[in-house]
Amino acid sequence: MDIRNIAIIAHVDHGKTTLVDRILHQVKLFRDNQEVKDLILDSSDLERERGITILSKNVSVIYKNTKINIIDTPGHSDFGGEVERVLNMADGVLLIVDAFEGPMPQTRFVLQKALELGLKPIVVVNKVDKLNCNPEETNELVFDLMFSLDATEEQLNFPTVYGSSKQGWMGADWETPTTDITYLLDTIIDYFEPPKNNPGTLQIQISSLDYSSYTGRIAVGKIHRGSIKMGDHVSIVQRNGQINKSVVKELYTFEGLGKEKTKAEIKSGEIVAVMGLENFDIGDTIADFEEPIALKPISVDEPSMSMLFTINNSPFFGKEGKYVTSRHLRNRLFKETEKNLALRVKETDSPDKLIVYGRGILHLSILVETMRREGYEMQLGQPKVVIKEIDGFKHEPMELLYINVPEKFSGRVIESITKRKGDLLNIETKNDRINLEFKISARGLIGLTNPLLTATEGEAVISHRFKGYEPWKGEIQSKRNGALIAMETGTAIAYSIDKLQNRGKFFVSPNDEIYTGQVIGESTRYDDLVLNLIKTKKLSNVRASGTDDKIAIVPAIKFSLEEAMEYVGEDEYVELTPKSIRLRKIILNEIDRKRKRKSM
Ligand SMILES: Nc1nc2c(ncn2[C@@H]2O[C@H](COP(=O)(O)OP(=O)(O)OP(=O)(O)O)[C@@H](O)[C@H]2O)c(=O)[nH]1
Ligand SMILES: [Mg+2]
Repeated sequence: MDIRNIAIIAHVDHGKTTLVDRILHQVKLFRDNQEVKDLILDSSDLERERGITILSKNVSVIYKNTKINIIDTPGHSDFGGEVERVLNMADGVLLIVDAFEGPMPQTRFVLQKALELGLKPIVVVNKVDKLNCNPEETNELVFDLMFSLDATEEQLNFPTVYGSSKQGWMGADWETPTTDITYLLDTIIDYFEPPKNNPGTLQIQISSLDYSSYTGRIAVGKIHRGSIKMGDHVSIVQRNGQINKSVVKELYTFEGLGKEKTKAEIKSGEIVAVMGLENFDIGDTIADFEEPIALKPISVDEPSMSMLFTINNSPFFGKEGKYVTSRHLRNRLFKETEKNLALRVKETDSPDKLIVYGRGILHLSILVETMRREGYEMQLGQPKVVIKEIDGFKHEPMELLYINVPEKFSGRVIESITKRKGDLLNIETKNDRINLEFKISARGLIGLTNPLLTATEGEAVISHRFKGYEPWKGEIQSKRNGALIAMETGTAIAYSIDKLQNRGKFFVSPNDEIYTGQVIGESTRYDDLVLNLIKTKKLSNVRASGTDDKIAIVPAIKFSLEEAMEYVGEDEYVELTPKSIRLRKIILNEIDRKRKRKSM
């Protein structure tokens, strides 16, 4: 059977996974009366809740006697490295672009990677059902973008398909809806060539990892040359040139939504999953047993951010979690590095503390959230960007930041970003909204999302991408307000909260259990302030009038995990249990905190 290997790439939320849904339905992968959820490939709980793709996934469909292997990729920039790697398995890409938003930063990033690999694109202008969208202009902008990225003549000759994944149609013209997506499937089959038969000794580059609790790690890649079958003896050429001998215990191909075990000999061009190999990593080559020849190693992204992970030692530790010891934490984190490529774990001089390196707040928060759900408790320090010494000088990661807001907010946005030493590079007006492009240090980005959303009444669309390392920009004034800190352990009383509302905004509600040193709110000033929230009103027999003071308490601010990670101060921890997210001072006792400050 003929094969087409395609990857679906786009900026976050432009509709990749929804389109895969449509393809799966079109080829009747499900019975007519079978109940199927939306976003089938976003199968993990976290993916479903957040509506984002975290891990790329392989599926396949059969259409007109051709097998189409489809690789769905994540669109968020924290997972950009994942896209880059899995593109190695594709022979062509579907570049999806939202007809309303047009090409966005991550569109550029993933497109550039695809073009560099010499892949031909089909452009899918999606979401043409949206009001006030600009499908034709979007198509032209994509052309301009490709041109500026030095696409070849052949790549520039891309076909464009218009449609709405949500409504379930694709066609040649956006103003003439069709009834299904056959037009897209036909374009895929006609425009992309089948992978070339490439005889010779075996070469498979491991482009992705899968994991099964029974068999352990699974290597996934496209057979670049030769063939492979179950039981074969193979060599694994590692990135550093070392060669390990191994055996293919089981071989799988991707069929529909799953993998199917095969005893057949599978030839070049097909994507396979290999089980039972030992000592391998992404980028290694599975090669001939006798004459191993490696493919050019693919680069794995360097982590750009680090965070301290430590055991929960707050007064409330162990109340909600199952796994709380440093051994639990350590084992879990090191296990994660086996499949989470961009993640590194480094020991410190304390067995209770580990430094975890990742690609950004989202990348790290996904891990933390997964661990919470498994029953872990832990504490996190303030996130730090990875600083490098280059030619003897301190360098820091810089990001390109893109913000789209209604015009009336642009002043506020520019002001708050220049305050963090961001440089405005470009302004572009589009209808009544404005696109702003900045260069800003990754440091300056931490904790920026929330204030920006507040300043723009939730209207700002924010995205960023890594630009490169540049000399250290000096101190950044982005000091947040001081913390309100609990003086005593006990139950927060409505009466006290009410009386102290003029001191700031609270993170805790009446009847919450709090402990000494917990950060219970944000002060209106820059200094920290210790408050007693557990004091009840003195009972007195004499009342001035028959009625009590009316209590009207502003609802507490509840941080999401990412918000807490971006908010936490240098002398604070985020305390996490399966049920709670709290902020606390690392040193709980006020006098000890003062002593420490004096000694610095
Ligand atoms: N109006 C409209 N909305 C769409 C269309 N296609 C997708 N969406 C919506 O856009 C949102 C994002 O869709 P997804 O398919 O999850 O996007 P994605 O590109 O896979 O997102 P990531 O994997 O997180 O990068 C969902 O709410 C979809 O319902 C479309 O054609 N029209
Ligand atoms: Mg997706």
